[in-house]
Formats: sequence, C-alpha cells, structure tokens
Amino acid sequence: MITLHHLNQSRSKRIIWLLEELGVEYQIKAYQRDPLTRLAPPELKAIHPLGKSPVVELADQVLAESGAITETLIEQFAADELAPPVGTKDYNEYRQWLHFAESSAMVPSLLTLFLSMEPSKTEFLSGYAATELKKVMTYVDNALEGKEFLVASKLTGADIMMSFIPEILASIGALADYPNIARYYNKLQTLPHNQRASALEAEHQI
Ligand SMILES: N[C@@H](CCC(=O)N[C@@H](CS)C(=O)NCC(=O)O)C(=O)O
Repeated sequence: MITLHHLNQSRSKRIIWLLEELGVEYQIKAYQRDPLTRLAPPELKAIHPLGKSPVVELADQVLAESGAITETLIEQFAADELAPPVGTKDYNEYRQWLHFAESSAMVPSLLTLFLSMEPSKTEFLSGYAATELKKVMTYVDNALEGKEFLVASKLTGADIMMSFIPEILASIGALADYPNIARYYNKLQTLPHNQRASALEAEHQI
C-alpha cells in the first residue's frame, strides 16, 4: 500500500488530491508543524533525510518532491487520464506547467508569503518579490485566458501541482489581482476529489 507522509498546511495536499483522483489504496501518516518555526517535526527525518513533506512510500522506495511524486504516480496509475499522450505538444506543455509550479511560480509566491508574515526591512527583497510575483502571475493569468484547465482542456497533474499557487495568492490577499487565476482556483475547488482532499487535510490537522 502507498503511504503518504503528510504535513499539515503543506504542498502535500497536492498528493492527497492526486491519490484521491487516482482511486488507489493509500494511507496518510500525519505530522504537525511546530507552531512557532513552522518546521516539520523531527520524526519526518526518519522517513527522508530532508524531513520535509510530501514524502511517499511506494513499494520499497521512498520518494520526495511533489513534482516527481506527481509524475511517478500518474505514469504508474493513470497516464491516459491525468496526462496528455507522451510525445505530443500537449505533453510537453503539461510537463512545463508541472515543473513551473514548484520553480518559477513558487519562488516569488513564497517570498511574498514570508514577507507578509514578517515584513522585511530589505528593500531589495520586497522589491524583488513584488516585481517577480507580478511578472510570473501575469504570465499565468494570460495563459489561463478562456481556459478551465492549463493543458488539453482537461484536469491533469499540472493543475494539481499548480493548485497550491492560487492558495498562496489567496492567503496573501493577491488573488483578486489575477481574475483568470481566481476563476481557475474557484473551478478547481468545485472538483469532488479536491474537495475530498481538503476534508482529509482538515481531518489530519490537530
Ligand atoms: N520542493 C519540495 C518542497 C517540500 C517542502 O518544502 N515542504 C514544506 C511544506 S510545504 C515542508 O516540509 N516544510 C517543513 C520543513 O521544511 O521542516 C516539494 O515540492 O515537495
């Protein structure tokens, strides 16, 4: 059975949603962040040296990194459903968004989130975060013009990976600045397996 090592309020929600979407048998092992440092408890280091979440135990292998976990699980269990056919332009675009979610989109989103939690006195950092956030989110907003999903007019792993980005935008009060991302976020929230993932996440938070 697949085991997901899940940390509350984390990217691991992506993997709960994905596992629900795949309909495979799995169990969640839940961990709680330190309320002050927001770091994961030391027990997670016994599963993977970084001590971060998500981490998945799949057969006899331990996998970290939400993007790699998403690609692996989709390849293994639902390549025809949650990804476009390999070798097509849609597939290349799918993979681009899947990685974008954890790289170009994540850096300015997290910087802005962290600055909102503890406003920095560094002009460089706040200026960089604001400029990058606007550039990257305008790109996403334009890409979503007239679309319900990022690629191939259907839900794919790229949407599951990207779903965490509008969650951060919502938490920093920036979602309304990007109407297409806001519409996309609302659409994703109507999907039953995403709703189930939210319920499971709430259930596992102490
Ligand atoms: N790039 C990794 C990031 C993993 C990561 O930083 N997870 C955060 C939660 S969103 C975490 O475990 N933070 C607690 C800690 O670092 O102790 C991924 O996509 O899985």
